[in-house]
Amino acid sequence: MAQVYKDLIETILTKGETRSDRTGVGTTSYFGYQMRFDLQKGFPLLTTKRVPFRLIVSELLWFLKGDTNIRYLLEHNNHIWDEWAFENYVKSDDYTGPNMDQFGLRALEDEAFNEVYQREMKKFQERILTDDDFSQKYGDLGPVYGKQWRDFNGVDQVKQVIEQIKENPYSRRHLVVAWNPVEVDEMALPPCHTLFQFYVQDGKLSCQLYQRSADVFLGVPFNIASYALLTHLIARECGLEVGEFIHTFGDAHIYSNHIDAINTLMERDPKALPTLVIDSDQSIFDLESEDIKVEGYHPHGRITAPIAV
Ligand code: THF
Repeated sequence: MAQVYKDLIETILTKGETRSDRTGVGTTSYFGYQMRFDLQKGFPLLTTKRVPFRLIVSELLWFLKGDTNIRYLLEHNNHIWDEWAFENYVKSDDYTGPNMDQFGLRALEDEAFNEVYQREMKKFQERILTDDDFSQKYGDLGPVYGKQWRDFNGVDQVKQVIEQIKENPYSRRHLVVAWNPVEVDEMALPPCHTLFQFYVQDGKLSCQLYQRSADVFLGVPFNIASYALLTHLIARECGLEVGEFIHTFGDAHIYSNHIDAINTLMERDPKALPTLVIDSDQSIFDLESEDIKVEGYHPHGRITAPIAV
């Protein structure tokens, strides 16, 4: 698994092009790539750096609940979506604090500004957790993944796809689409994982994801584990074993400020994969974070890198 990920990085670094991007950070980018993971051979959680699995679990359960408000994530100590909610707040008339234009870039370049930003972000998180009106207004990211998965113009796509897999496993229409062209402008960030499809063969469930845009160092290890977990959860719901996870990319990119981190990772040798343990009888929609664990995960150490906003 870790080797397949290294091959992706190698391809981007050798064949990719330098491009400027929306965030202003700059990337090396390669268009069109595919990775395959056999889920029977272990759970694909990257071993060449430590990936915080509990954040992947709480984010996926948040999607599955149809929730789009970061309050649930904050209650689970998960901060991976904070910047996108914060951005909506600081652009609004209700925000009267210090100027936060381009806070993502400026926090990286200016230590004095970073301190001010961290303080404002802390206050924002506190208010999301404690102030219901504020949280409703500024904790919500708009009709992002959870909304589209469970209520795409009234269609509960996840429920439907589970029923279809059970009733007609060999159908070629087991699709869930997050890209809703009617609502995309209302989203804090248009969906990067735009569409996924399930496929049943020999009692095994496979899943293929089309990801339009991929942050290879920070996002992709999360995305692989998240969709591998989703495949396990849907298979469990349908009484199937797991097959493959196939990850197909549009723009796969490495941010210029992740290159040192990438080089550190590339020097490391892959280790044995962990196994997934789901310790509950609850349905996919009622699982709690504590019910889902990995066992035998002994990765190399963490490698930190800044997120591009
Ligand atoms: N924007 C960008 N630039 N990259 C992304 O990967 C990304 N996502 C989601 C939405 N916008 C994105 C958010 N997902 C981390 C991981 C996934 C994220 C956001 C952030 C991250 O920083 N991971 C750290 C650990 C963080 C922590 O411990 O709190 C890591 O080291 O893995 C793609 O879906």
